[in-house]
Parts: sequence; C-alpha cells; structure tokens
Amino acid sequence: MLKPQANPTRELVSLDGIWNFAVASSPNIETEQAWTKSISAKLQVPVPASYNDIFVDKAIRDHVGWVYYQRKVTIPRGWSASERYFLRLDAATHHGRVYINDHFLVEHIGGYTPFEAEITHLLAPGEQFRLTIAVSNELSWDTIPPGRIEELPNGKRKQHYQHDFFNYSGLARSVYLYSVPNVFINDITISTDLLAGGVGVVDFQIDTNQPVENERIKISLTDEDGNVVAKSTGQNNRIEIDSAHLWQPGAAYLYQFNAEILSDGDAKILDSYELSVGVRSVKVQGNQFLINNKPFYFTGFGKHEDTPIRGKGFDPAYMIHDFHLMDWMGANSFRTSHYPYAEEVLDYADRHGIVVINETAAVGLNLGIVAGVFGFKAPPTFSPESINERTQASHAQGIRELIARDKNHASVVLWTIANEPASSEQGAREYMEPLVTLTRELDPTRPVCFTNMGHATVEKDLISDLFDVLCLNRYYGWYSQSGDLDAAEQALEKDLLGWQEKYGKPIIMTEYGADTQSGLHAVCDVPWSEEYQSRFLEMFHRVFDRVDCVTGEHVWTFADFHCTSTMFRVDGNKKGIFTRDRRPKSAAQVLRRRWREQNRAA
Ligand code: GCB
Repeated sequence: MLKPQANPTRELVSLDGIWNFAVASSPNIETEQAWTKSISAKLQVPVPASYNDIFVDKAIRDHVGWVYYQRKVTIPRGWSASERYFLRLDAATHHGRVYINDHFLVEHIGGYTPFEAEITHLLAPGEQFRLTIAVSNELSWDTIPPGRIEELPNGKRKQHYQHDFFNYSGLARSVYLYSVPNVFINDITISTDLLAGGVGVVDFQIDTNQPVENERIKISLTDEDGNVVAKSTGQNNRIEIDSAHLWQPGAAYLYQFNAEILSDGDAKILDSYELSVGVRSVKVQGNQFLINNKPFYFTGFGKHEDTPIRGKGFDPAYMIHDFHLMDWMGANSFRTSHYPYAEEVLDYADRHGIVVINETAAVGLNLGIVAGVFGFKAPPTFSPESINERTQASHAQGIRELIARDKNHASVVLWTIANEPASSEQGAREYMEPLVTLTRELDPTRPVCFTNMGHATVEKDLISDLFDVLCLNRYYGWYSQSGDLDAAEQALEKDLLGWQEKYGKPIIMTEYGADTQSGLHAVCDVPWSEEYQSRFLEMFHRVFDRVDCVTGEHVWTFADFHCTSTMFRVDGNKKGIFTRDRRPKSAAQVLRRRWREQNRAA
C-alpha cells in the first residue's frame, strides 16, 4: 500500500487539525447512529493524537469502547471526472469505522496500520460532506494485540491485556484525502541486492489498477545529485547500477525511483509515483548479521511511541529529537517495539541511515508472564478460550499489512513477528510456524525473528529453530537476582552460552534494562537508583563481550513510558535511559561511551 503523495499527477489534502469529539453512549453504536447528526464542538480533539490524556476527565481517559471524531470536508473544486479520490487513515487504534454523511464507507481492525477507501462515486468535486470516524479501543482474544473486557459490578467495563503499555486510543496518525488519475499505480515493490564488483541491484514490480502495456511503464533512477543513472520499462524488471552508492548504516544514500504510466500514442504522463530507494543487502550468515556483506552490530533501543499529553500521537518534533538523542548516544538502530510505528519514522530512518527492526503488534500472547510475576499458575495461552485460530488470523493479517506498508524501506532489516509469545507452551509451534512461513512468502529478502522471554529457556523453547536470528529479552538483576549483579552476571552468561551452543545463530539482546527513578542515587546496588541502572548495563556489556554470537544490544528502553496502573509501575515504566520528557539519566553516559567507542573502532 503506497503512502499518498502530492506530485504533478496526484493531489493530497491533509485532514489533520481539530475535530469534534464525543464518547459513544453505548457499546452498540448502531443504536445511536451518531454519524447521522452533527457532533457538537463542546469537546474537540487534535488529530493526530491519542485522545486519552487530552481531556481532564478520567472517564474519557479510561473509556472502553467507541468514540466519534467528526469534521466537515470539501472535495477540492479542481478535482475532475478524470480523477479518482480516496480517504486514507494512517491508523485508527484499534478499530475504525468511517462514515460519509449518513453512510458507512469502510472499517478496519488493527490499530497501527493504514487503511483507505475510494469515495469518487459518492461525492462530486466541490461538494462538502460530514466525515465521522468511529474508533473503538476494545481488545479481545480475536485481536492483535489481544485482551479481554471484564464487566464490573458497577456496570462499567474494564479492559485487561497482557502487554506493558497504556492502551492509548483514537486517531494517533494523519488522515488524508487524496486523488489519483483514472489509470494509476496501485503499488510498487522494490528489493535491492549487491553483486560482486560493487554492482547494485534494484528489482521492481509495479502494480497498476488496470492492465497497462509494459512499454507504457517508464522507470528512472536518479542519484542524489539529480543525475539519471538508469532507465527501465515494464511491470517487472531489474536495474543494475555499476559502482552503486550503497545505503549504509550511519551513511544513508537514497536514489529516487520514479515510475510513470504514459498514455497510449501521445506518451503523456498519466500517473507517476516517486520512492526513495536505498541500495543495500541483508543476510544472516553463521552467527553474523551482514549488511552489505559486512558484519553489523546493533546498538540502540527498544522504543515506544509515547509522549506526554499526545500519547501515541505522531509528533514530528519528538520524532526528530529522539533521533538526535539516539545519534548523540551513538545508537545505530532501534526496534519498533511493540507495533508498527508511523511511516514518517521509517522515512526518517531511511534518510538518516538508522537501522530498524520492525515489529508487528503481536504483544501479550502470553498468559504466563503476569501470572509468573505473582507466582500463580496461569491458564494455557493457546486454547480455544484464549489465543486461538481467530487470533492467529488477525496476526497473519497484521503481518500482511506491515509488510505491505514497509517492504520498500532500506532501513528495515529484520521483521519481528511477535514479542514474547508463550514460546515454551503447548501449541506455540502450531500457532507460530504458519506465520513464519507467511512472512517468508511475503518477503523472501529479509530475515525473521521473534523476541524470546526469559521463562522460555533454551531447554523449554519450542520455536527458535524456525527463525534466523535469536532475539532475547533478559532481566537478570531486575526481575530475578534483583540487586545481586554478581549472581545475575553468572546466570546471564550461562543462558547466552546455552543459546549459542544450541543454535550458533546471531543473538540480539532485544531488551535488557532496570527501572530507574531519575534523581535517586545510592552508593550500593540499590534497584531504582541511577547508579544501579548504570552498573546493571555494564554487567550485561561485560557478558556480551564474552559471547561470540552476540551481534547486538538494544536497551529497554529509550524513554520512560506510560502503562496501566499496577503496584509495580510507578507512574509508568521507568526503564528509560531518558525520562519521558527526554532528559538523560546517568546511564546515558555508560551507553554513550561504549557505543561511540564501538563506532570509532568499526
Ligand atoms: C518485557 C516486555 C516489555 C516490558 C518490559 C518490562 O519483557 O517486552 O514490553 O515493558 O519487559 O519493563 O517489564
């Protein structure tokens, strides 16, 4: 699915801004049919933003169910009968239903991927209409991520889920109206490789909305100085570039890939679409992760889209600031834990040479984690009453939509199809294996992983052989051996050596971290103190440096973030190296020294 763009053949109108807002009065929105009326401006919300923290109202913040967004929109007068127009939502978390005036247009389940629908047949150029978007934040055993709703004795409903971040809801990304010509490019798939002698390969496939002869599809590839370095034609083809300027981690280089459909006879440009293409190769070989045939060591973070007030709302100021903080730290990569991030984030990573591990929203497929913390026996994760075939179908859909959206990004080098599923429980293999197969069919060019949690030890885990890279999340010294870094060091080393010996694959430590209250200091090993976070990280680093297969370290986490209230979360998860408002804790210096030194040595 191509991101809408404005160019000489296409137009784009942003619908971001202030919308009217209301909370649905019942879980069944068909009863009140709110889209058939004007929603008052008493409550207004910004788009994009999660709505939860905008109002000073606990009932809205914790609301479970539907809300409505509404505004007036006018189809530009200049759009003509030779155009088709679409409404596009970059995300509606988690279930969006769109209404044009009184009529239902489209719906989509899955809170972190885009959807769109054509409206040409419904509205004429210059016509104004009422656009209502109903958004529900409910999570069930059928959704990704999964959850369940409890009906409380007071009649209220409470959303439960297994993942450790707040269920921010609403329209957290942009909404657009856009036009394309009658004959248009529907999709472009690019994959790149590197041949001997520095020859760069760009394989492309162009999908059009109706059959177009090969000679009417023109491709050009332009370098950063504006020189056309290659031309091609057709739906499917390969471009080879001698001495290609490669996209490298830390040294991005982007060619502009321009596709055009020409008219029959007079060769007028009917449609065009431009994509930035980084030429690079990605491979796993033995225990190494290779980018452009050179071993790559990941340094960086598991992150969240999370900022004060706007929740998961996309904010370009925070995004660019976060990238600059990562650069200041010497980080070369990050993971989009635990859902696909806004596309702008990947565009920026492409442009600036930051490597991305791209994750689906499959988090919390594990009933044992929470039960384990409290020491009670958990019900089985994989069963008809919990994670089941319908969850798996939603999961497969999430993988399809992630790859459809992000397949062309040079920065994306690895797909994570689940975070900490119950990989040692019965049913794990039956659940995961078809999803791995699907991922590989959809994208044969990138390696695939999942992140393994500590309870699913190398002896107990049932699925790691299916994957290319071992991604481990470990908390020795925090959730176990708390405050005892010597014992933690021994346990961690034994654990890593076990995985190394059994699989010999690259290991990325995709999470390691300790909650830390900024400003709390202690001489001895006192958990929550800034010194403890620093010493905890140093301990992990000593072990990484002794285990050959370790090919990356992503600290949990970049910045403190908001969670559901529980007795072990103090105003959110505090494992950030930065506070929620992006001020460094002392441990930033530990990482900065190490990563900057590694960069110098590389
Ligand atoms: C994990 C999860 C992450 C949590 C983290 C923690 O294993 O993947 O979502 O936030 O642990 O801090 O407990």
